[in-house]
Amino acid sequence: MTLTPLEARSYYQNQINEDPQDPSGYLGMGDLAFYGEFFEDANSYYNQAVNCDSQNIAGWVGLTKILLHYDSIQQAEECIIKALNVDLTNHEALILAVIIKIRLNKFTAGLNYLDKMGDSKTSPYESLSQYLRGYIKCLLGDFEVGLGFFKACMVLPPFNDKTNPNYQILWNNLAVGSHRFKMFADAENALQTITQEFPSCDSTSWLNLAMVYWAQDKIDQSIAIFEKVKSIHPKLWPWLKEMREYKNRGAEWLQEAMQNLQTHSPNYNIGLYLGCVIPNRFPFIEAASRHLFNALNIGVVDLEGASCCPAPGVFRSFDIETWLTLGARNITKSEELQRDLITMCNGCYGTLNDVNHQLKEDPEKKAIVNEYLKKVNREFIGSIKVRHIIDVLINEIGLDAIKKKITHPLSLRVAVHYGCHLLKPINNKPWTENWEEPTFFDDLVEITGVTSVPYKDKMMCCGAGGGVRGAMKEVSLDYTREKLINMREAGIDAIVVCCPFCHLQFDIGQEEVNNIFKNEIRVPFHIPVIYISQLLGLAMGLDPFRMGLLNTPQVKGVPPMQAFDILFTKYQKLDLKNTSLFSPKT
Ligand code: 9S8
Ligand code: 9S8
Ligand code: COM
Repeated sequence: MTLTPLEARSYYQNQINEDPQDPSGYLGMGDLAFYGEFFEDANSYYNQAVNCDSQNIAGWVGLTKILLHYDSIQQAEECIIKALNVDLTNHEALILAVIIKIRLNKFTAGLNYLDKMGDSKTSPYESLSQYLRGYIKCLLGDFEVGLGFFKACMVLPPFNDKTNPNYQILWNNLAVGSHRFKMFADAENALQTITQEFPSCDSTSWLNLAMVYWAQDKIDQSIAIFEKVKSIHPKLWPWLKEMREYKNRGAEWLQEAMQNLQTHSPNYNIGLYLGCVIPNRFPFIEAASRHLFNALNIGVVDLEGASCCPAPGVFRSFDIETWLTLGARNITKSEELQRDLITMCNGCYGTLNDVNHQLKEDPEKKAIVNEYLKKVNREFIGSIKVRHIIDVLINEIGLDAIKKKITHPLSLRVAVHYGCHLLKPINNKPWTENWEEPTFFDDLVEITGVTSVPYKDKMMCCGAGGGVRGAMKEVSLDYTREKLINMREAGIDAIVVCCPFCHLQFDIGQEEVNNIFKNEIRVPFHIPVIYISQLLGLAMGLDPFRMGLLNTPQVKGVPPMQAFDILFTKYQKLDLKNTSLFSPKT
């Protein structure tokens, strides 16, 4: 017997009138209101149901769904726990619990709930459970397994129904996972399917398709996609002009852009110290930082003829006088310019900042060093400051001023890595922080809109420093392996660093870890590493080419080893309303 909604209403109302202590009438009314999207009414009916009987699982489930609808995740979690206390095997409640755990970024806890579903082949929640498993696996970097679950969903409702928005969402996410797993052909196929079948689909699918083309060196096709969809999603890709310039003129165009950067500014002027790793291994960190300085109205002049700082973890351990002297020589280059010296490397900061302080504070040391420097017609005066880029950004420009320039906020989950020499030793540093649990770098990172995700042993060394990478590569990579595992456990899209040596260890190091520790890690790592200037620049609307985030894919086998383009590709959220969770039960 089927009832019209009106008949159902009077039926349940009768039930309530007959026995106001029986929850079933309230539940029926609640469901009717809920599926009619009268959420406040539904809320009060479900509340009455659980008031009659605190063990009424359907009432708690109903309340949870309403709270989810209103994005009150914490309260939703409280309700679903009450439901699961009644019955820990209820599929609907378990699925809701998983969705809540995902929203709270507790991915492993989500998987645990899924495990409790047992054999669910005949359950109406089977497809959702497969989908959520795949989604969490992909977020945790286990693409191979994740994609398997996604594929299993394809034949199940609602994912097999082309009129249901979750059909497109599944195919898009399948493509993003494939892209991240470097299975470009699969990704391209999936995205072609959706964009051809649904030209007005979610803009992320178009962007993802353009990025998959780009990753495969199909630059013309990539540009063609951006052009084609400009009319559908005008804000999809603001850098079409740059993309064409890059395609036509490549390096020459970028060089021209570099030449036009300001050297003098009325605000703040610096002497740029590059160190060894940036110019030799990561020129894009230099490029991104120069463009960032320019956008922040900082005047930059190079320290011509500067040498290795020399590296603190290496030279300082062997001979202090040599270390002081070489460091002092570099500082005199900036003193000549009457500008503070800026470094984009923790190690260089460790050396130059410490040398500067020691010589300023100790006239005897200064005299010894100047004795040596005389031989090359130089003298350390002690007239400038040595500053790390993070120090300049936070204490010179200021978070508020930078925040005002953020025009393209990013929604990514990132693992922030401070690195040792930024913090230790703690004397002579500008941070006024809890040294064991600092937050200043996270605060800077988060003004771009990304979330800095906590992870285990965050303050641990990347493994590279102190000459360890040079002397005992495998030992250094064992540290990196452990850090990478902890980061991945937290479900991240990228790693953010402020030191090129850490950058190297995480970027090139991932390939090395994937080889050396194949068995221990099981799932290989493909996490992009992004330097703070690149992240800020992108969020400030500077084009990704200037930030070195979209290199031509033709250049292979040189850093960055972990492709950045996936930073632009996005998973879409499940459309709950069009699933068995939020549609009326038959
Ligand atoms: S320089 Fe020569 S090895 Fe290095 S990058 Fe930074 S630490 Fe100073
Ligand atoms: S962590 Fe330990 S020593 Fe250091 S800062 Fe840069 S590399 Fe990585
Ligand atoms: C690391 C520098 S950034 S060093 O290897 O510790 O000197």
